[in-house]
Amino acid sequence: MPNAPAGPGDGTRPADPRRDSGVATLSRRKVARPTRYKVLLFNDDYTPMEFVVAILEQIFGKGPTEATQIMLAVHRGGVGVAGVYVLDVAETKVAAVHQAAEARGYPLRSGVEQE
Ligand code: TYC
Repeated sequence: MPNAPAGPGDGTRPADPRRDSGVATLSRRKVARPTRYKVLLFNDDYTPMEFVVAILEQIFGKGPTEATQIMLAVHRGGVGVAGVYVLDVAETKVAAVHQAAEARGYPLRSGVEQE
């Protein structure tokens, strides 16, 4: 809304001018959106399909249908997006995937890419 009139709550002037302390405050029209990151899953020849589906359900909160679709897309295309998160959450997901896969002796790999 570039031409919207200034008003209370939009950061352009105090809600009540009688309360204006005279202290300069930050004025901005746009709220910054945090940079988001895709968590990628990579295909390999050894990790069982059922395990990848379970990872997508348990770590990425997907339902069984979507989890199966993502797994098959990775199986056929080599890589796919398991979810999109802020960086620290994305990195935690990757670590959880690697920990679960290594615990079972599977070579499943995951990574982070800026959206
Ligand atoms: N390609 C694996 C198989 O045929 C299945 C698989 C799918 C593995 C997705 C990894 O990210 C993956 N058992």
